[in-house]
Amino acid sequence: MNRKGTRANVQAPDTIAAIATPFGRAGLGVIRVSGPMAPELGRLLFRPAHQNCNWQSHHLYHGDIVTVDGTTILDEVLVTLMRKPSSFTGEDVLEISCHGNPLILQTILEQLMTLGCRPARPGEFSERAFFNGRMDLSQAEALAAMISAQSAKAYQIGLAQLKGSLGRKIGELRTLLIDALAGLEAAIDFTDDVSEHETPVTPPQIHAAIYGMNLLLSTYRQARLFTEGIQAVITGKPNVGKSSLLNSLTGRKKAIVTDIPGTTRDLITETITLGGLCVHLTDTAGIRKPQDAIEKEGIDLVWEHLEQADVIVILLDGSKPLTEEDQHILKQNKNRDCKILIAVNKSDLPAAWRPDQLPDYPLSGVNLLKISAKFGDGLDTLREALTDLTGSHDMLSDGGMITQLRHKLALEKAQANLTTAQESLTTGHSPEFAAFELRCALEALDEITGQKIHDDVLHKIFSSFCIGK
Ligand SMILES: Nc1nc2c(ncn2[C@@H]2O[C@H](COP(=O)(O)OP(=O)(O)O)[C@@H](O)[C@H]2O)c(=O)[nH]1
Ligand SMILES: [Mg+2]
Repeated sequence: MNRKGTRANVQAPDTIAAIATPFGRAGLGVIRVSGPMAPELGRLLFRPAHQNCNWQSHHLYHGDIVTVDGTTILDEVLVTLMRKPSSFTGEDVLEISCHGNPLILQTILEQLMTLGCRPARPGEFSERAFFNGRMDLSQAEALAAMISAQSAKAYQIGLAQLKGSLGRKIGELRTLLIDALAGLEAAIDFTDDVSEHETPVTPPQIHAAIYGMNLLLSTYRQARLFTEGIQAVITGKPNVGKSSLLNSLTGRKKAIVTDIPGTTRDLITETITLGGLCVHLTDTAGIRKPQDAIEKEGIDLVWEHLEQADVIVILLDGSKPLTEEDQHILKQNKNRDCKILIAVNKSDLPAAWRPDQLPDYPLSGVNLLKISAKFGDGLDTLREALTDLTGSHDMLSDGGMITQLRHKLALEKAQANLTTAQESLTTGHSPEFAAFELRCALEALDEITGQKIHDDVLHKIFSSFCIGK
């Protein structure tokens, strides 16, 4: 069942209003009103500056907003009426562009409430857009992601999804499944004619859909790096220069630098932007045999944090001979499922060892860099290496990436259904079993676009949006 229009049919919607711009003083502030009363509210509260205000849809009119009794001017504004269905929500929408003072905005909002509007819940404008078929659920989610994007790349992905890129991909997968289902249903109708030992042919669309889902799923890890940023953890024994490196990369004196070993005990995280990506950089306690309980806690935290890293920077001191502690750190991080960078620090001092003295070096996929955290040498190369783990950026061009865990889980569910369907056909079960699995896979895909989804899930998604969106 398509969700389009289902809510509107239940009862006439209220007219909602909210301030759509952030709280605080600014040049402008926008109030958004949506619902059947929007045109009337405009006529009641707006006093046009010119005679020719005939409330044409999508036209901007200049004038004043006045109080309900018409006695007091509240602000000089621009208003636009966007008539249904060609508006963001698919309803009549009134936008009032006023001066950006919370007091003005609040007073105008109060006039709207007096006339029968109610305050919009978080995400309610987007929810209405979804129910009125103005956008699918993946687009509504993309919009929220775009608004909260913290890097240029995250914004780009959100924009591509808003333009329907993910919805189109899901649509292509749906078509494959519907075609496969048609093939299977024809086979079910003719089951009586088929000899018992004849195995029904697996429709080729099932393979194609599994392949397509695999591609889409493989983008998740990468897309997450774009949207949530890269977790980079600096580790190494005490005094190799971890805190100095954090300070140099962030350009701030965030972590204490001393020549006393064991100074850093807590995790210190700073976020920087590199190449349009957010990098969450964490300085950690130096790893050695702990001298007290606090240091032990700090070191335990490091190991936990390393488990979640996307990149680990193992820092070694190039000016002093390698120690057992260095060997231990290198060994413990050797087989991690993340990118490892080995940075040999203090390149400004005479070298005490050569890279070929490192055990197991060169290791495949491990970069070795020479840096001076104190004087900045080699840091540009390190910056590049930190972000050089997002692979090909091609997928961004058509936006065929998944960024939400909800989408990933739904795709995995659909893929599992298809694999079961495939197995059941190759082991000679009735095509009815496979057809059932295909229908389940279709349902899982429809959860992504919101064509079929529980109301409580929908509510949860929209309530995480901001007010006025
Ligand atoms: N010569 C030189 N000294 C450095 C460099 N990086 C850090 N240090 C010094 O090494 C000592 C320990 O630095 P710190 O950043 O506190 O190391 P941490 O214990 O690994 O956090 C301090 O005296 C720093 O000034 C570097 O690139 N060159
Ligand atoms: Mg430190």
